Amino acid sequence: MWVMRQAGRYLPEYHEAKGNHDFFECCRSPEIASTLTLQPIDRFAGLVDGAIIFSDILVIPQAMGMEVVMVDKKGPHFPDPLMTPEDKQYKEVMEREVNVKESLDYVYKAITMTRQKLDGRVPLFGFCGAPWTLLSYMVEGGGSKMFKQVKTWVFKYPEESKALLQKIAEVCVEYLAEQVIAGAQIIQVFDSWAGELSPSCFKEFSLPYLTYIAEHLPPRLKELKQEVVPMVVFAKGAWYALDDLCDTPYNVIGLDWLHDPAQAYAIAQKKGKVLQGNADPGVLYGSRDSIKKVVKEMVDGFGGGKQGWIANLGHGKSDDTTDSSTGLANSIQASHPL
Ligand code: 1CP
Repeated sequence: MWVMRQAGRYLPEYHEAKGNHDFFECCRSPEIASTLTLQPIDRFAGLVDGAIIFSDILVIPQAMGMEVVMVDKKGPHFPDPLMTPEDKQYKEVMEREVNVKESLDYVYKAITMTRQKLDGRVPLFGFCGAPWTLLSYMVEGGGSKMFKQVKTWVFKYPEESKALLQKIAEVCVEYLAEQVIAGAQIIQVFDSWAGELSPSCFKEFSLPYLTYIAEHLPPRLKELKQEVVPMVVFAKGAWYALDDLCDTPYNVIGLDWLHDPAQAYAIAQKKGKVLQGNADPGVLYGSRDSIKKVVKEMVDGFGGGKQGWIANLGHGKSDDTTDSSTGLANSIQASHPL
C-alpha cells in the first residue's frame, strides 16, 4: 500500500523540514526533497510499500518557460498564464527547445539521493502531470472550478490546443526517462483534471496524449539502455474511460473512489491490468470500523489475495487525517497479512 499524499502538509515533520523555504525551493534542493520523500516511509515503517519523489507536476510548465509560484495554503499560481494562441507566450512555449535533462536536473539528483537513502526498503515512484492537466494549469493560471479558460481553448482553438498537448506529451516522455535513469523504479502520470472532460472530449484531448507517453516511454528507455519500468496512469474522474485506459500500454490503472472496485476489476482483469486505488480519502475522517469496511470492499473487489492490486487512496489525503492513515495501513495489513 502507498498513500498518495500530494498535499504532504499533514505531517508535522514536513513543516519542520520545510521551514521557511518556499515550496519550489524545496523541490530544487535534492537534500530537502529527499528528506520530505522519506518522512512517511520512516513514520509508517513497514506499513507503506512505496515512496513517491517530492516534487510537483508543475515543474514541466516551468521547464517550458512559464513562471509558477506556490501560494501558501492556496496552491499553484501562474502570474502570466497563456491567454490565446495569438499570445506571444504561446509561440515562445511552442518554439522553445525544452531541455528537461538540464532544466529539471534537480529532480534527478533528488531521485538518486532518495534511492540511496531508501536502500531497497520500498520502490521509488517518479511521476509527471498528464498533458491535459498541465494544459489546464497553463491556461487557467492555477486550480479552477469552472475551467472556463481551458474550455475556451479546446472548443475555440482545438488545433492549437492539440499542438501544445503534443509538445507537453513529448516533454513528459523525456522527463520520465530521465527520472528512470536517475533511479525511479515505477512511474505515474497524474491526469487530475480528466473528469472535467466529457467522454468524447477525453478521447480527443486527453487519451491520445496519455497513450503517446505510454507508447513512447518504453522504446525511449530501451534506446537509453535502461530497464523498462511499470507505468501507472491515474485519470481522476474519467470513470467512463476505464475500458479505453485498459487498452493503453499502462500496466497499472489508478482509480478514484467513484469506481466500484469489483466492477472495475471485472473490466481490468480481462485486459491483464493491475488496479491501484481507490478508497475514498474522506473515509479517513471516519472511525476505524468505517475505514475497515471500505478497505475490505476494495481489497475483496480487487479479487482479494496478495497480488495484482495496489492499495491506495482514490486521491490525495488532506492535511488533517494523520492518525487514521495508520488505521488505513493497519486495516490493509489486517485483511491481508504479509
Ligand atoms: O506529497 C508528496 O510529497 C508527493 C509529491 C507530490 C505529487 C505527486 C506533490 C507535492 N504534488 C504532487 C502531484 C500534484 N501536484 C498533482 C497531481 C495529484 C493530485 O491530483 O492531487 C496536482 C494536481 C498538483 C498541483 C498542486 N500542487 C496542488 C493542487 C492545487 C489545485 O489546483 O487544486 C497543490 C495544493 C500543490 C502543492 C503541493 N504539491 C506537493 C505538496 C506537498 C504540496 C503542498 C505544498 C504546501 O502547502 O506545503
